[in-house]
Amino acid sequence: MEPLAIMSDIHGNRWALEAVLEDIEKRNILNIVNLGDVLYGPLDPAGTANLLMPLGLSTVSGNQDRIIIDPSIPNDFNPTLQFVRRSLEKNHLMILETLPKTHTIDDTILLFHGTPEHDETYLLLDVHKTGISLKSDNELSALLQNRTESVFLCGHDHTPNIVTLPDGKIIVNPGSVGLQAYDDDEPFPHAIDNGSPHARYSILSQREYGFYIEHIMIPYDHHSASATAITNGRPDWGEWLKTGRATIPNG
Ligand SMILES: [Mn+2]
Repeated sequence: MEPLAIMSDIHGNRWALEAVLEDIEKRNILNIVNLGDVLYGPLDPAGTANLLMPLGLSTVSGNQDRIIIDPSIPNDFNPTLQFVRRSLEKNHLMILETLPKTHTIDDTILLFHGTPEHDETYLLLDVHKTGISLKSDNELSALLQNRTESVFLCGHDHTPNIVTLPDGKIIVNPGSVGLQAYDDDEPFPHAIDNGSPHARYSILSQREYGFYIEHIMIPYDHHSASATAITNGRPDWGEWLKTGRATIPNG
């Protein structure tokens, strides 16, 4: 197997994406996958789409790619959605419409955004009232029980992680290219708080005794991304992008 670069949750952060693609190119890695939540955010959705389109990467749809093209969700749902829709051209929207929920490579590797069935559920992390924990092997095996693949690539929670199940299945979350911290109210108020603003992605390659996986952190011009978020009406994103820190919202 050729080395595979795994990107997820770019969230319209063209600055971070440029840095990650440059790093992948320096390593001469030709195979890249993208696990969704590609364009949504108060940043540069069109610039992000324009960078990605010529690459033709295997990409799966994320929950926030889906809402951009869901006509049942009105613009006044939130100002960032309105900004993203206004920023995108017809050809960008057409690409979102063609994204599958899952994608399989060589019958071995399964790509999806949240879980194979739900793009709004974290696969690895369990959010409860009192905090966040890693799901148990039993819970994870149950979520993947109908799948015959052996490597599972997921995103959505923006948290770099690797879990190996007792049957040898491997789950990799590369973290997020474009947003290292955020808060959310569902299913309970929680914060994802990676503690550094730098871009993340992963590389998967095969070694004699199994898979070799690297989590990579790349400095980029996060101050420009942060300033753009503030200009586009999202001081919360501005702080997350500047610091890689978020706090639990007041429930
Ligand atoms: Mn997501």
